Amino acid sequence: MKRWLWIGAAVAGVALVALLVVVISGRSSGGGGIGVYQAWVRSTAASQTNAAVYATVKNGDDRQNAVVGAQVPSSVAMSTRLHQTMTGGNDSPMKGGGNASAEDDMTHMQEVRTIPIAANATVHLAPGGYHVMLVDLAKPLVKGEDFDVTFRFRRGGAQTVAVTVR
Ligand SMILES: [Cu+2]
Repeated sequence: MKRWLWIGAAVAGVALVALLVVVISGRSSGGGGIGVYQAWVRSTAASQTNAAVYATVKNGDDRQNAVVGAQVPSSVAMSTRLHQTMTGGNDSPMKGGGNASAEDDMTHMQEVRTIPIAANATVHLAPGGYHVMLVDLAKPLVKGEDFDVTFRFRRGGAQTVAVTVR
């Protein structure tokens, strides 16, 4: 009998932990099972007016979601845009966009209304793909510093995470 009591207590304990994990993860993701991780941006030179924020966005839901916008404090940049870097194109007005590098000869950026994230999928905002463009930087981004960015989602509200300057 005593043994069954222990098993019962263990099962109840596991159930309680599982419940707590669900509650806590629900809170930290702002509901909807969306999570933003490892947000970063390259440090900028004084002459640079724009910068691209990258991050990993995980959708743990059975429904598709999308990033519909992002915000940073005005002490960081005047505004933001959702961008996608396209390879092999040309004639883009965004070409060079303050992010001068050798890559600019072969790539250009295009504004997108949303960044779709399929059900139970992970989207990497990364160099050569999607990013949040910071437009009109208030001051250069210094390596080692960080600032907040708030991602807004079609489902699941908003989530604020720290962006590390690399
Ligand atoms: Cu861009």
